[in-house]
Amino acid sequence: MKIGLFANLFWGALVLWKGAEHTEVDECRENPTICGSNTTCSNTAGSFTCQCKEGFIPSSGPEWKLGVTFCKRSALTCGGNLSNLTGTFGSPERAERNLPVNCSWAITAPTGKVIILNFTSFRLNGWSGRICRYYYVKIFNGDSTSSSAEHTYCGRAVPAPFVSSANFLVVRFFADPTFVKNWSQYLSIAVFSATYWAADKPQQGCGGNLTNPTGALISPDINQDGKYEPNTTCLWTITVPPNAVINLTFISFQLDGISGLPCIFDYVQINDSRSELGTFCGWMVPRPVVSSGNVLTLHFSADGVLSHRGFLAIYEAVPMTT
Ligand SMILES: *[C@@H]1O[C@H](CO)[C@@H](O)[C@H](O)[C@H]1NC(C)=O
Ligand SMILES: *[C@@H]1O[C@H](CO)[C@@H](O)[C@H](O)[C@H]1NC(C)=O
Ligand SMILES: *[C@@H]1O[C@H](CO)[C@@H](O)[C@H](O)[C@H]1NC(C)=O
Ligand SMILES: *[C@@H]1O[C@H](CO)[C@@H](O)[C@H](O)[C@H]1NC(C)=O
Ligand SMILES: *[C@@H]1O[C@H](CO)[C@@H](O)[C@H](O)[C@H]1NC(C)=O
Ligand SMILES: *[C@@H]1O[C@H](CO)[C@@H](O)[C@H](O)[C@H]1NC(C)=O
Ligand SMILES: *[C@@H]1O[C@H](CO)[C@@H](O)[C@H](O)[C@H]1NC(C)=O
Ligand SMILES: *[C@@H]1O[C@H](CO)[C@@H](O)[C@H](O)[C@H]1NC(C)=O
Ligand SMILES: *[C@@H]1O[C@H](CO)[C@@H](O)[C@H](O)[C@H]1NC(C)=O
Ligand SMILES: *[C@@H]1O[C@H](CO)[C@@H](O)[C@H](O)[C@H]1NC(C)=O
Ligand SMILES: [Ca+2]
Repeated sequence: MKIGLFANLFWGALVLWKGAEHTEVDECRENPTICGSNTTCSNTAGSFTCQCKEGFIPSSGPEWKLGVTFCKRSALTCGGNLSNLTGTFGSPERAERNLPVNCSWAITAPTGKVIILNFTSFRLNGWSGRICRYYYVKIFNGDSTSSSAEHTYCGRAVPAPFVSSANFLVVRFFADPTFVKNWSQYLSIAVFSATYWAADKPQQGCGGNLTNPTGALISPDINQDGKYEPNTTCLWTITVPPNAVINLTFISFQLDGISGLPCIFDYVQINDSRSELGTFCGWMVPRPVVSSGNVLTLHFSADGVLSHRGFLAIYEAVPMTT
């Protein structure tokens, strides 16, 4: 009977195969390509194992089909530990064709301080506020990537400055060029850079008297919608020791109005004990302002109409130069 014959043949093959399994064979030598490319084959008693070579990791998922048998190139790792009080970091300037980039920076500030992160450039393929799958910057608001508070950014909108809760932050940059068709465009769609500072936690609220030698000021956003509250005026007075002056640096600045023109809507006015040092509005970040003496005031005024992201500034007492 035909079916019987086939069944017998199949059974015979199975017995043969079973028997072969018990005779020791060096599969790696018999069939050098048995494991696929970029793997190391190890012979074992009755079998063999495949492992990815150094620089390769096991392939999984449909996105890794391109030219890959068992192992894919592991991502290019970069980043580092940043512990200076201020610093700059960002996406690597070079990338390797078809090789994902996975950088992590661990930033540590002195105990009691927070870290202010200012994105200075940002252009990552993807849509801000949507799924950031192949390109993203992630901020872990804690000392490790297991920190629960995590923020993911992609797209073309420069993210708002980020202020950590404690004295550490981990920032990860990931870019997967697998689907990049035009390689010369890749480096222009995987770009970010950021500057950070260790600072005292910005005082929340509207105005106040600041007497620490360093600190931060932030426009009030009581309902936390990312914009300052309309119809608001606040006055901060910074006082440092008598032989010091105050250097106030704006990290971000977005106020209703047009930079360089008279500020008829919202504004920030900075004075020292002698005179006015500047009145600012619009979206251009003002240059650092240095007081002539040990007192500086910052007056913030917002009308009832348009409100924007507002301002974040840090200051430090610097020795008076005579
Ligand atoms: C394996 O490695 C070689 C040399 O590093 C490379 O040319 C080849 O493309 C790699 N194969 C895969 C599947 O990544
Ligand atoms: C960063 O610090 C961690 C923990 O202290 C350490 O394991 C890691 O090797 C450091 N990385 C670099 C690039 O120095
Ligand atoms: C920290 O600052 C020192 C001195 O200013 C500099 O030499 C060093 O490269 C900086 N380290 C980092 C990680 O930026
Ligand atoms: C990036 O590298 C970290 C380890 O440094 C790893 O835990 C993470 O899974 C990697 N991310 C991706 C998307 O490969
Ligand atoms: C790739 O992108 C570059 C830069 O945008 C452009 O000049 C070039 O024409 C593109 N090549 C192709 C094949 O589309
Ligand atoms: C700041 O100090 C001045 C004078 O010392 C005082 O009048 C004012 O009420 C203080 N403001 C706050 C918010 O404490
Ligand atoms: C003020 O701070 C800015 C930014 O940190 C710095 O570039 C500038 O040199 C400082 N100016 C003085 C007088 O300390
Ligand atoms: C913060 O980043 C913005 C761009 O997003 C830039 O205009 C501003 O100058 C930066 N602030 C500082 C102090 O570097
Ligand atoms: C700042 O100085 C200007 C010009 O002297 C003055 O009109 C203004 O009232 C001062 N602002 C504050 C908050 O003292
Ligand atoms: C701002 O104040 C004005 C006058 O009191 C009021 O008419 C307006 O509704 C207020 N605007 C907002 C957004 O609260
Ligand atoms: Ca608000």
